[in-house]
Amino acid sequence: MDIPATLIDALRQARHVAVLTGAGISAESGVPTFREVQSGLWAQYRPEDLATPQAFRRNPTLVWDWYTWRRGLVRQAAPNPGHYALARLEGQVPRVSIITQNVDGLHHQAGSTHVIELHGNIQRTVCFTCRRPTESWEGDDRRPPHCPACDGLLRPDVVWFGERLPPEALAAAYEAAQHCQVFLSIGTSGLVEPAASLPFEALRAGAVVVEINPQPTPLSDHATYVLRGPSGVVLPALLAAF
Ligand code: BJW
Ligand code: ZN
Repeated sequence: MDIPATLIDALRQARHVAVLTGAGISAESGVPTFREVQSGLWAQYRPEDLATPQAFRRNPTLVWDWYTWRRGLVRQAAPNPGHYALARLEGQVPRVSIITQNVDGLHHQAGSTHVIELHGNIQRTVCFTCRRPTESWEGDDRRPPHCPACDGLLRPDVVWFGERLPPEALAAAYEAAQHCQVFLSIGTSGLVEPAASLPFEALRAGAVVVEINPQPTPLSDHATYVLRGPSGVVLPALLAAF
C-alpha cells in the first residue's frame, strides 16, 4: 500500500488527530455493515426500517429480536488490525480522538482510550419509556422484556433515526473536528447526519482530511487524500509508514 509522504509528514506534525469511524472498520471483525445486503432471516428488512422509534412502536418484538441477533454477533467479535492500529496511534500523536458511529465497543476493546460514541452502545439496555438503564432481565422471557421500574418496554441504548445524539458526545465530536490538524474518515458511507458533516467541519477549519474506504463516498471528491482499501490493511500500513 502506497502512503503519500506528504500525508506522513502531516501526521508526524499533528498535535491532535481526530478519527471518525463507521461500520466498515468492524466489517473485518465479522460485524455486518448497514448498507450491505443483510443475510438470512433479516434479508427482507432494511436496517433503516428497523432502527427507528416508529419501527419499535409498530413491532417491538421484531426490533428487539434484530438487536438480540446483532448483540450476539458483537459479543463474538474481536477487534481487527484496523482497530489495533488506531489504538497504537495514541503512542505517536499527543492527542487522538476516536469518534465512532459504531455501537460495538471494539475501539475500547482494542485499547483506544479517548472514544466518543455518537450512536450509543448495543450492550447497554434502557427503558423506552423512562430511559432507566437495566443490566439484567433474567426470568422475563417476554420479547422485549419489561422495565422493572415502570413496566415499559426495554430497548437497546442506541440512537435511532429521528432521535437526538447524546449532546456531550456530539459537542466533543465537533470540538475535535474543529481543532484537529488531521482528520481520518474510516469505513463510513457518510450518509447519516450529523456524523457525515464532521469531516466537512474539519476541512472548513483547515485540517488535512483523509478518507479510508474501499468504495467512494460523498466525501471522496473533497478529501485531501483518499486511501482506497479495507481499513484492516490500510491502517496498519499507515502506522508502519509513520
Ligand atoms: C469498509 C470496509 C472495510 C466496508 N474497511 N471500509 C440533515 C440532512 C438530512 C437528514 C438529516 C439531517 N440531519 C438529521 C437527519 C436525519 C437523519 C439522517 O441522517 N438521515 C439520512 C439517512 C438522510 N439523522 C438522524 O435522525 C440522527 N438524529 C438527529 O439528527 O437528531 C436531530 C434531533 C434534534 C432534535 C430532536 C430530535 C432529533 C440520528 C441518526 C442515528 C443513526 N442510527 C444508526 C443506528 C444505530 C444503532 C444501531 O447500530 O442499530 O446508526 S443508522 C446506521 O447508520 C448506524 C450507523 O452508525 C449509521 C452510519 O452508517 P455507517 O457506519 O456509515 O455504515 P454503512 O453501512 O452505511 O457504510 C459502511 C461503509 O464501510 C461503506 O462506505 C463501505 O464501503 C465501507 N466498508 N468494508 C473500510 N473493510
Ligand atoms: Zn421504565
